[in-house]
Amino acid sequence: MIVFITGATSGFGLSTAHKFASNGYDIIINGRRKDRLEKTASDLQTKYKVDVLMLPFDVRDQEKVFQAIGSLSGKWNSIDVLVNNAGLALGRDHFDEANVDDWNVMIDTNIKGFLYVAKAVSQIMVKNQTGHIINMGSVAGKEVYEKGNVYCATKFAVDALNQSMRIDLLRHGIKVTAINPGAAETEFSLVRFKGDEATASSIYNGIKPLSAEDIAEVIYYCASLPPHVCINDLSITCLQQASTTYFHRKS
Ligand code: NDP
Ligand code: 8X3
Repeated sequence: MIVFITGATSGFGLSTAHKFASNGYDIIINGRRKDRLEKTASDLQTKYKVDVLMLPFDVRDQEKVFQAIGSLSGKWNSIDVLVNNAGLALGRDHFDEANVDDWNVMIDTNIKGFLYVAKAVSQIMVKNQTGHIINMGSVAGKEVYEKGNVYCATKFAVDALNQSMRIDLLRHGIKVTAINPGAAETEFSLVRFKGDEATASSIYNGIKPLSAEDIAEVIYYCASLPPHVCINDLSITCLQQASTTYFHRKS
């Protein structure tokens, strides 16, 4: 069995690679940071004795995405599971004060890059008449919050595309699932706040947030159900989060 994980250099993607490898899957890992992909490939091969293929590309690069996935050969050309996870938030600002360059990067990555990868991999799955696409959404794709504007919009788009893909790919026997996490401590906030560690860590003040491993467990669970069972959509928060804005923080 083969799983292809985008954004596997950190956070959910990295933990998901370990989870699937520990269950005997061969792994295709993607991300832009090649040094991290090389370390992860070596770790997975040594620890779990699985085969690992690195596909270091930027999901925003349409030509590269289709070229890299379209030229997969041998066993790598039969992907069983896609974890369509690469993504980011940049900035947390009121609409009128937000940076348009940040908006462009989020839209290009979380919607357009997400689409390129799903489209390229779905062509393999259609050929094989089987497969499972697991899309990384967010609670921010279910409920907007102050200063969330464009990041929320990109995750609302993931929610809509997840539903559309399930309808359109059903006739090919392809499962489509969205995972919608709440606050999880990965590199997400550090990226969002552009390296400002104090602001990034303040997001998790007084709560025990989700971990990358928690989400990897859920993703693997969805992928390991019987062939006739498809989880359409799951929202997951830590115990101290009830909505995008309601947290029960303890000092
Ligand atoms: P991390 O920052 O830890 O990981 C993000 C991953 O995405 C990295 O591997 C990064 O790799 C990759 N990535 C970002 N941009 C690109 C790109 N243009 N091309 C290829 N890879 C890219 O954050 P998370 O693990 O938390 O985030 C993963 C997903 O989960 C995102 O879609 C995020 O929106 C979503 N999410 C996160 C939540 C959270 O609270 N943490 C909650 C809900 C959803 P590299 O930089 O090497 O390219
Ligand atoms: C990440 C969760 O609430 O910070 O998607 O937007 S949130």
